[in-house]
Amino acid sequence: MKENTANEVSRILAELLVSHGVKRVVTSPGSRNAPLLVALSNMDDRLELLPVIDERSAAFIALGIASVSNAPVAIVCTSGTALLNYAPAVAEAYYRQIPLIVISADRPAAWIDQDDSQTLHQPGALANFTKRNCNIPASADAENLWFANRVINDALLYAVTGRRGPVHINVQLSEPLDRMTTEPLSPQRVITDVLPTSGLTVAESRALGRELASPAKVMILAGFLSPDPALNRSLRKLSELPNVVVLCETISNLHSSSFISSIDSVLSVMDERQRADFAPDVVITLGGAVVSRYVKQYLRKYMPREHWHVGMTDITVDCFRALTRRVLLPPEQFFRQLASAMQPHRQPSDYAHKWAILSDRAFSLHQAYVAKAPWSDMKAFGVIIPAIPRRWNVQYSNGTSIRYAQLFGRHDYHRCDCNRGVSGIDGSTSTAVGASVAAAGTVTLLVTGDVSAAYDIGVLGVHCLTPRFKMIVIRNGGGGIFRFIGSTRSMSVREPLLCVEPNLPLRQLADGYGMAYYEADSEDSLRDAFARFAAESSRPAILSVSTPEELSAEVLIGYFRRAELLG
Ligand SMILES: Cc1ncc(C[n+]2csc(CCOP(=O)(O)OP(=O)(O)O)c2C)c(N)n1
Ligand SMILES: [Mg+2]
Repeated sequence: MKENTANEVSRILAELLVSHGVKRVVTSPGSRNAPLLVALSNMDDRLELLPVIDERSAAFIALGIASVSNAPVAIVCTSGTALLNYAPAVAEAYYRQIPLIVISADRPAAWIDQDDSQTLHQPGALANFTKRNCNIPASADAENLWFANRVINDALLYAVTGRRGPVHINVQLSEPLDRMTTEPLSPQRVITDVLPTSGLTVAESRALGRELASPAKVMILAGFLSPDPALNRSLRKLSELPNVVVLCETISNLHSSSFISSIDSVLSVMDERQRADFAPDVVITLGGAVVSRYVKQYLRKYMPREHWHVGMTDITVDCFRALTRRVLLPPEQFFRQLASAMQPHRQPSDYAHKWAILSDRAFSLHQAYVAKAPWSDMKAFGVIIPAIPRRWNVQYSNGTSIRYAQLFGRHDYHRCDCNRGVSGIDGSTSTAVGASVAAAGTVTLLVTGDVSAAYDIGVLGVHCLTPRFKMIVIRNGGGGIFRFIGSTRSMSVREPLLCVEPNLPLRQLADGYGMAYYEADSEDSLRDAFARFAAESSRPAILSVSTPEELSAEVLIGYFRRAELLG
């Protein structure tokens, strides 16, 4: 019999993780969590362990893996500030509905605040953005082991049911930490859920369908979602109705030529008369927060009569101050039922057609504007986005990267993601590294800004970085977003305190981390460098793209006035 830790709670936890479908654990080193690490490593090939030193990075890597693999991922750290470093990724996971299983080792309760090193109040430390919190005392008596089994089962079930999300299991461990045993663990009880799957009755879906029938002007608006071919089919069917328009974003992962996929680009060429005319009577939202500020402002001004939100949520999100209905069903199920219940042509409507014409005009103006633009961020995106191979996964960082992606509308890549749960710039690279671990069959490309890249640069030192990871860094002299958004554009602190160009020696870093390095500072050099960067297959790669700071902001600001500028 192989030796394992004598700490039974650690072993119960390792067994139950596997029983509940966890396949990967991102671990960080420490002594207090050593019994947990021993128990996890004893699960052999049933658990893949990925050691990452920096807990902030470790948690974002786990987030990236969980989102792309659509499975719960555990993270395990030692006591003290280690746990607090998980906070940014756990908050992101909470708003993205991603099941992260947070496991922290702790000292026994008696030793907290007793000047014993590396302790703080850990139970519930992440309670504002976890679905469940449990604290398991350091005791091996039978009642405590029953308690441990129950609360671990409970947390693992909670993470993946209803509104999915992170849970926190705090494990108190007393010394000695290195006691080993060959005694087998008693078989662990696994609690499972029986979940009802029924959706709407035929009568209910018909009644909802009638409310949406022409002449009602219906807008379906998708925020961030994981790719879902069945949902895509149902929405495509609905988009064939003459009174229904489907608006989606880069990270909605929805594809159809009948969807409006670059919302900001289209809304920015509408005149005032069109704004009123195109305003929907009913808006149906699905997925997470929308990136587009323009659509939020538009719907807040031209408030729809009805707003329905579809999804498994226990939070009432009233983003346009118009919410009238919550549909507590998975979007795929609701839209499938709705698509089959809706009567196609009760009354004529030209609503969808008008959107299609406007969208064509927006696209022509977009093409003309980008073609004429001087070398700038806009031009760089104009080269990069069409060149990305369709089979790649793409991750965008916050700042302007995700906003440029939204303008270009082409998002038929395998999948596209961005940390839009809480829109932090603190873990974009780590998340993309995690995403590349989970997407074993394809390249994961991160398109990021210089500030976001500098923030999370340490992750390039992790062991799990593979040649399938590539990153493009747009070097536009710091936080270009602050030169663009109206509220900060003309502030005196803009350059010294907001934009803050980072010291980011990318060439040397790439060299030090064993990555291939390419650079570009013009349209032609970018085309050439991108081709070489894309072809590199033996090492992870960085492509550094230098753009002018002020001019890039001017070009972006001008884009939203292109109807006026180009006529
Ligand atoms: C953790 C965190 N800190 C601060 C911010 C505020 N913030 C948003 S974008 C940004 C600058 C991004 O700059 P960069 O990555 O270079 O992108 P660019 O705007 O140039 O495209 C900052 C500091 C944030 N979103 N998250
Ligand atoms: Mg920047």
